[in-house]
Amino acid sequence: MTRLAEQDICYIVERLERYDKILRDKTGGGLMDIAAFAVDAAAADLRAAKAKQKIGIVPVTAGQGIIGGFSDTVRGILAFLGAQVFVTKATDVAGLAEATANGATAVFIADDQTCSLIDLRTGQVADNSLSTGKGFAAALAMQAGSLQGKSVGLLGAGPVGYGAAQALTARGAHVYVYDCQAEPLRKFSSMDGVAVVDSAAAALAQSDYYFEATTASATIQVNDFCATTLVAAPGVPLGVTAEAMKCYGSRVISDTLEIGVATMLAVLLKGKQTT
Ligand code: 2YC
Repeated sequence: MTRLAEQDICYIVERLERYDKILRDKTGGGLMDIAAFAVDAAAADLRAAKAKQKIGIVPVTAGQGIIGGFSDTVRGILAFLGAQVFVTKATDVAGLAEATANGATAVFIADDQTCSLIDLRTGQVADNSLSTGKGFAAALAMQAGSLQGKSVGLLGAGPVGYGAAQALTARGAHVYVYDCQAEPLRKFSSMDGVAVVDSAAAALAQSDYYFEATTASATIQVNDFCATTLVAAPGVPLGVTAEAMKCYGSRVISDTLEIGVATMLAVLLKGKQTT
């Protein structure tokens, strides 16, 4: 997971309305619709659940420390989606205690390795990486109309790619996954509907759509696009070249936090699966 920098997130909140419309134009749904679709829940049900949740965001000083604007950006995204949310004044453990003392039913908390939304009542944990994979897979499915019987070239076998593979195969896609390292690929070899391939070119060549979940930049280029190619490219750096974005940006879905945080909220609102 690439650690965000302040400049990656400082414009997110002021552009949320516009981004929501861009998503609606591309996929037929806005941020909350995509998140609801990602967890197979009706947006109306999630709306009802929102009133029962109060989310405390706790800044964390561990590791490389606080990212300027991070907590406020997460608050802005969650508030845009209609959640009751606040940022604690204190950080770390004192912040956790403050959130709990102020009636938080869930806490959003992130260090350099993990970013979680934890339901204090049920113990359910929504993970940002898995939720990002799930949310972008949902957006890709909405933009494509359906992934049933389609092939998706997945670049990157980390936690985002793993969440994506789970969601893509659950929607009927066949996934060709590549990673430059062998170890992360091991957990994919036993997944139904997933084939491990030995190059990025091989993953893209036989796929209708692409899911770029690497920490590299400029992985997907202009000549990787054909008339119907769609690309999901979460996080930073953007895995699609600037030239390809100029030509085919309308067929690429990418952001640094929005869809991942929205899907974490939807996971929380849908609640712990009893089945
Ligand atoms: O400000 C704070 O509380 C910091 N401890 C936050 C650190 C977040 C590190 N993670 C990231 O930069 C992101 C994740 C939210 C998703 C991908 N990278």
